[in-house]
Amino acid sequence: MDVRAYLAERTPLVNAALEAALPPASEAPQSLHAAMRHLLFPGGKRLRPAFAMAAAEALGRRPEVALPAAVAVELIHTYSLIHDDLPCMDDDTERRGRPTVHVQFGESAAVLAGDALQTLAFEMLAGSTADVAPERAALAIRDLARAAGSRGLVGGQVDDLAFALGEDAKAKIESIHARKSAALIAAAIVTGARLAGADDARLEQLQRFGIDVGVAFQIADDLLDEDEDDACSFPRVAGSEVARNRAEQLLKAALDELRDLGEAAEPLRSLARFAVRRRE
Ligand code: GRG
Repeated sequence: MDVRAYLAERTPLVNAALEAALPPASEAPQSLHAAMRHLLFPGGKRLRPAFAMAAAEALGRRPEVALPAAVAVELIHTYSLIHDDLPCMDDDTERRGRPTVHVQFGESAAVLAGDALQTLAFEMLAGSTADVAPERAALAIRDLARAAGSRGLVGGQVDDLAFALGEDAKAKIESIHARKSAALIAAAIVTGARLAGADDARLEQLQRFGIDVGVAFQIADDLLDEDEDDACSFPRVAGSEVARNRAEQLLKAALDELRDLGEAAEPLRSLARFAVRRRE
């Protein structure tokens, strides 16, 4: 399957939904709304939205049913990148070839734009009740809140910032990756599947798939970024070859999880391979 063609086909759907979700940059407070849009458009690969929609398709549903999940997860992803770039975190001046939000709009605007993107994510997921039962939407909101909170993304970031080499470095790094990166990828898949009507057993299976893919994705990302000075990097601690083998091992475990799903899960499998084996 051609993943790039799949992403190219799904991305306009996501972009249109994101555009509809965001207040126009002309709406007051203009500086806030412009800052919220800066990193969101034109955006990145939109991998997490694609995972959400592919999960719905794997269950035989139309991708559109997962769109509120796709949008919500991309909004959380974008907020986390804006905050990660801040001077008190990674202090980055460029992302995706453009100035970071705090460089363009100032530090307080970047903090507040991230905050507003995060709350908008939950508003969008709550809005999915037009198509799904309210209790399903509520559970999807819970899934995403857990993934984004202190036991997920934020807790993973805290441990990443405090990371120091020592015993069990590889296990510690994988635990950080599972929360900082994989929790949100798993949440995209699980919330997409939840809106598509998945039962608990299916959701647990997809959660395991998402975490394995997400940890492998982060190892692959660190392999591409080897010159970065983040100590919490699998290739830095174990070497490139061991890291590449570990990413492949996790990918295999993830794909094995999906063995009872048929042809309809092919986009989900292909996205997983793409996320882990990409070269850029
Ligand atoms: C500051 C709350 C807070 C969290 C920060 C997201 C994050 C946690 C840190 C950002 C840097 C980082 C290494 C994140 C891990 C996930 C990752 C590899 C993000 C990049 O994801 P892609 O490749 O990005 O999907 P695009 O640009 O395509 O959207």
